[in-house]
Amino acid sequence: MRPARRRSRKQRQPSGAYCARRIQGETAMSVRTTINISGMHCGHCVASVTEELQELEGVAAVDVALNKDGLSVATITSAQELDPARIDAAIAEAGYAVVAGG
Ligand SMILES: [Cu+2]
Repeated sequence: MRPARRRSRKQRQPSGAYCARRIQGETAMSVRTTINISGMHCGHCVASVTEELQELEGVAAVDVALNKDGLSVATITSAQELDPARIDAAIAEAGYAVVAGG
């Protein structure tokens, strides 16, 4: 795997084109983060998790697919990449745990 930092090369484009692309990116694009959560059993769990995640700065939408027999999956749409530690903290606040891998 290559390091992801190489993206900054885009800045070598003529400044006009770069700005146009950047503005478009900020308005039209969003980041989607998917996490697995253990211990969720019903609609109340979904509501708690959704509420905590929506309180994170920059979060535009939260969608939780409940799987009461296994791992539930939360899809978070945000303007920028979210700090995984903040997601973990939000899920912990709701009373559940993020499960790595998946
Ligand atoms: Cu529940």
